[in-house]
Amino acid sequence: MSEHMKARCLRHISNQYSFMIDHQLTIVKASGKLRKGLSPMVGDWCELQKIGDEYVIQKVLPRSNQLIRPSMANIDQAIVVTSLFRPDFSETLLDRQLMLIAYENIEPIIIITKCDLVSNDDPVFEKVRAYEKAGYTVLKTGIGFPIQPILDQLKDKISVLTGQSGAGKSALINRLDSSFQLNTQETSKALNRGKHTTRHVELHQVGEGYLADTPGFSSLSFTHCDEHICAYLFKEFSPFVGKCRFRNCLHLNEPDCAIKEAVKQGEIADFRLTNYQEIIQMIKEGKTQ
Ligand SMILES: Nc1nc2c(ncn2[C@@H]2O[C@H](COP(=O)(O)OP(=O)(O)OP(=O)(O)O)[C@@H](O)[C@H]2O)c(=O)[nH]1
Ligand SMILES: [Mg+2]
Ligand SMILES: [Zn+2]
Repeated sequence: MSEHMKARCLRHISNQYSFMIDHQLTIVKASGKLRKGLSPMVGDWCELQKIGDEYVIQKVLPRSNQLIRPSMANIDQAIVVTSLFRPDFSETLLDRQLMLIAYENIEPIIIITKCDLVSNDDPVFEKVRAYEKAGYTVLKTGIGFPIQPILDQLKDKISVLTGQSGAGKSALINRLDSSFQLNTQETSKALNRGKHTTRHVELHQVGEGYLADTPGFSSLSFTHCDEHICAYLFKEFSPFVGKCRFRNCLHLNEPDCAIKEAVKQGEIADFRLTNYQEIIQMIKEGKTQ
């Protein structure tokens, strides 16, 4: 007798996949047949077969989207965790992450951490406001900040946290649910050693949603990206689709560019166009950063 069922992959460590089966996180092996094909990712819906006392993964079901770094599938939203201090706020890095997330058809959300360490009138908040104005959902947090707005944002969704090492991804999950005791590390140590405190990808139930903590990245690559797809992926660029003189305008040196005009009119922040152009340059040069 063998039993078939459908379940979502919640954890992946080296060769082991874990699924919630009868309310218990259970380790499941990949079948021999599967090993040659599509490898499961955290977030994947899989067909499992019970053979004796053990379950094996028979099939990975079609994905709605996937991210390579972190390796995850079927994501409803990606939360870019960006700290104001240690590591310092970097709009260059934030924009690269926003571009890569939008490229995979995933909704990006921005969470600004360590707001407790910076005074309310700090000029960094002007940059943060530029993202709100551009149309991104931006949530500010820090020690002592209310967690309810974040829990509301996670409700009924599969979310993934991404962001630089030390930005506070694990600390945030621990604050959202005190039953978690994920390892966090002094930023200075994390950055100096170039090591990540979090080493694997796992979906945790947080409030009424699922949230994955991930290891911070050390580099972001655009080698797989097509520059023409990137051309309107920044949220505030999208109203200008079809308004540049050239259909395939990359908003670099082309005449009658609606995006450059919008920057002149103050509708798009200068630094966003600059960061966008740098990304396009990186893609063109086939360079990784
Ligand atoms: N004051 C303050 N400290 C914070 C906040 N968020 C994180 N920290 C501290 O920043 C350090 C790094 O936080 P982590 O949660 O380990 O960072 P991470 O993003 O998970 O880092 P990796 O796992 O290496 O990718 C820890 O010492 C945290 O206690 C915050 O909002 N306020
Ligand atoms: Mg971590
Ligand atoms: Zn243009």
